[in-house]
Amino acid sequence: MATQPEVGVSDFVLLDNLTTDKFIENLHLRFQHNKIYTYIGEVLVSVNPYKTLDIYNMQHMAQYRGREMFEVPPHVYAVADACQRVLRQQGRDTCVLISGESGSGKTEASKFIMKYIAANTTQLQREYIDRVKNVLIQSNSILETFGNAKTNRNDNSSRFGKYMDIHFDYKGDPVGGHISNYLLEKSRVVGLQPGERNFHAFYQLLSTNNAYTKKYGLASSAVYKILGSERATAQDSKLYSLTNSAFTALGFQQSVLDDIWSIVAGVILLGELDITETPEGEVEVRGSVSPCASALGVTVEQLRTAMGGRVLAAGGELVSKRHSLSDANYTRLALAKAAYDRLFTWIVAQINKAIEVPRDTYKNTLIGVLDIYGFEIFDTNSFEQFCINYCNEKLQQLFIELVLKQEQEEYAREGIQWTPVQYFNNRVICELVDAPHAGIIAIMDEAALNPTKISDKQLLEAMDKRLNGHKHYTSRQLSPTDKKLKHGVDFRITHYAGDVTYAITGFMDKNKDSLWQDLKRLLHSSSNRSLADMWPEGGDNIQKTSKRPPSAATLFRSSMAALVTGLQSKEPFYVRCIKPNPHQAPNTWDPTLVKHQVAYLGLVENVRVRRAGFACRVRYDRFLKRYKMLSQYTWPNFRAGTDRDAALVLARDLRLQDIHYGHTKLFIRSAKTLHSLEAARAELIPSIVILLQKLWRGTI
Ligand code: AD9
Ligand code: MG
Repeated sequence: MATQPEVGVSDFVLLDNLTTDKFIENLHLRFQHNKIYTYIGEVLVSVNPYKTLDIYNMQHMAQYRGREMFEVPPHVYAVADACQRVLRQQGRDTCVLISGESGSGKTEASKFIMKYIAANTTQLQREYIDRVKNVLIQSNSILETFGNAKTNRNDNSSRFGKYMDIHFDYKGDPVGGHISNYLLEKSRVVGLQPGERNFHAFYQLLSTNNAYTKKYGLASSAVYKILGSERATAQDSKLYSLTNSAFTALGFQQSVLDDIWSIVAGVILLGELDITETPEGEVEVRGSVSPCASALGVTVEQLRTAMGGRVLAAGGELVSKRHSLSDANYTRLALAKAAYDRLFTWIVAQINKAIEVPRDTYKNTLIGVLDIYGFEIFDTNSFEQFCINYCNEKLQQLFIELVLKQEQEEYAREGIQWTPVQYFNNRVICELVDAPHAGIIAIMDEAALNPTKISDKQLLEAMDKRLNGHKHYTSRQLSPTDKKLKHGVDFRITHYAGDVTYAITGFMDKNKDSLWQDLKRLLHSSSNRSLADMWPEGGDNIQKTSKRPPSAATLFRSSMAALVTGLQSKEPFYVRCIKPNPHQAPNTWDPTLVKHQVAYLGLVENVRVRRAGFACRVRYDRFLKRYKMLSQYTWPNFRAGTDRDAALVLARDLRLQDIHYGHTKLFIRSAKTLHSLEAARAELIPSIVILLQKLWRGTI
């Protein structure tokens, strides 16, 4: 591979006089030259270019195959290759943790990694492997259709968290996978911010004249309430075909596709139901009742009844209670949200059935790729942001623990002395949220269990009382003079990534996340087989006193805990994504925005940790391969001992300072030393190339 001119430094550990400004200067310089990737040791920092770069084709992939990270320019392919090498050579599970805020390029990075892994297979069983690869990649487009939406920050924003395991056989070829999905932002189904879109699936369905639009009387030109002012585009129509072929590739039957698109239509039509009150005070359901009922596979009567009231089991008796107008509208929207949310989770479960392989058919190795929502600070932050930001706290904590742990383990393994570096541990913030009996989730759950209905304001009072004095928590009531806390409903968490003000409004309801049994029964009774299958609990006896299901926040906390436990057992690689500007524009650099991200991702601290240890650690054979040309004793070959001996001779000859010799690796403390080695090598290469050319031509 041709040696490319270095722009700035390709690894931040090589920076002289490390400061945040120097860090950003280097990042910016590289960005200006389309070098969007830079390392901090093995951590990849990636800046979203917002333009197509010619660095992802098959030839580029080939350049990274089997190469050490420092031997080739930084790239997300190098991370993917390193993962696959650890897996193949050491038989260890690995994972790639991709983090960064909305629009920073996480999902794109995860797709590049998957494509690289899929392309990097052996020639055996080609057909079978190709099918698996195809299936893994196709599953992504389905997830994006149903779980992504245009937001003000990203035209294709993932509104759910995704963790995908890719399983490998004994040859290191991918044979299957498993996807875990986390907390879909279902409030989007019925409530959009100005300028934003609902999930892509809705627009895709409406983008063409198809069997479903015809059957349910939908039109691409019409305006639908839940879809805001946005219309389906030509791109939606293209993606609609792609989504359907992805479904087919994954083995979804046509009847199941009919079920899925009918539910999507049903959700749009729930938004169109017009609920009014008669002079007698009874609710009346009008508008698109018939097509809506038909799309959901229920009768008009069933739909009307479910909107009009509910049946309660009280003291062994069944009592019907009529809805008020606001209850009926609440029910309508709750049904739309729940139906879509379940649909999404169900689709993921079906995809898993298609891509899963029985445990005994693959060697026990896998690569996990985590692409989860980034830290979010909106103008108004609600329960969803609270969960998303908690998730980011957990992942940051994992980063801190694993980075330190990994470093220390490596030094211990290699017999090298090391003093740990101290830096801010965000555990205290995680505990503010999730501590049993004392954290915000516990306080919310207690309120939800209270026999009398607790309002959001009362919940906030309870939180204020219990969390008063916590360094990372305050509220309007506790800090009345704080200008950022404008409203009585505001509380603030000082996250590791910055202050976020949340409005408590809706927390109680979103956390309880309960759906009236009548609605579950309605959906379970649907003639749409898949929809009925999604709601098994709708078949329960109404008088059966079922245990209250865990709250949304508790479920989320448990899924995060399980995720973290799973990740801890794997060798982690990190991609830290940075968004260069808020306009999704190429060649545009917003220094304040970048600085904020560099600060909260702890990137400068990351370099410090890396440097406080060793700037570089490299296997002896690799070290020699790269630098043996620098000494007459090792060039072209050293025959007087082991690779370790050769490295020693080379280092002495070059008078390298502060080198430590581990059992299998050489450790270079100072970035300067590495820098000088690289500079000497770069200087020598042209003359070596000329020498080799002369040799080839036979002129010497
Ligand atoms: V969110 O938290 O899901 O809202 P992500 O996932 O971090 O966000 P995403 O990967 O979706 O961001 O990237 C946003 C857009 O930036 C993409 O749709 C691309 O248009 C663009 N992008 C991101 N990475 C690259 C890249 N390496 N090359 C070119 C890119 N464009
Ligand atoms: Mg994304």
